Amino acid sequence: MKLYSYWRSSAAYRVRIGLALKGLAHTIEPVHLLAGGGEQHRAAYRELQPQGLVPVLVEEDGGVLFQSLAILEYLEERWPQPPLLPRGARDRAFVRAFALVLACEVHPLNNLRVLRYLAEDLRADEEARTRWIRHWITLGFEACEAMLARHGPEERFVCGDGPTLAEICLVPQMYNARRYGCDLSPYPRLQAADEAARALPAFLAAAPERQADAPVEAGA
Ligand SMILES: N[C@@H](CCC(=O)N[C@@H](CS)C(=O)NCC(=O)O)C(=O)O
Repeated sequence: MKLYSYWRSSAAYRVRIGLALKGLAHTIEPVHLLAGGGEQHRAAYRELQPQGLVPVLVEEDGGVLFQSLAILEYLEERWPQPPLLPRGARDRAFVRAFALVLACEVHPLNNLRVLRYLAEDLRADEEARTRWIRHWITLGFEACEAMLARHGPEERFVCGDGPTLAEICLVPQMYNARRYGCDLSPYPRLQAADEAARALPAFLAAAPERQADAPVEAGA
């Protein structure tokens, strides 16, 4: 399989984690989101992904998949072990809700094309854009922290005794939050879940700074 990815893309980061957790062999095809106006806008890439967004997963038989959560659900259906969702239906709904808060209601508002629209069309300066980013991260993180309120101090993961779709969405969004200088001290449960997941080999392998297309100063 081939994953079209950008080292700092949190949607691509999610799929890299999923592939690594499932131990699925793949190569990375870097798509530079900034160079030359953005390689995601090239005609050949848009034939794969009509929105011009990463990630895209191309299978050996030519099958093309995009939208990170759709890709992850597909991986789960094709290769159920190890599972990315807990066993019980209610727990699965909880994990999906946690993931959707981050992937559908936080991340899209911090995305490159949204920030560009704010800057270029609405003339929002850097300070206003930073406030915007932090505002939506704060609302999402407050909700996710509240969702973990029932957690006991001994629970390392969002649900159950291993990482799920919840950590797959949390870890990249925490990375973004650190990148944008958000204060994470109000979210001790999110910090603990993020730290527990990031210590696992699959999360380490998928980290932005470990990607071949990461600049040297990022620690690649
Ligand atoms: N909902 C999509 C989001 C994909 C997305 O927004 N990707 C970003 C990088 S994290 C991107 O390609 N941005 C390019 C742009 O905005 O031009 C998914 O989960 O796959």
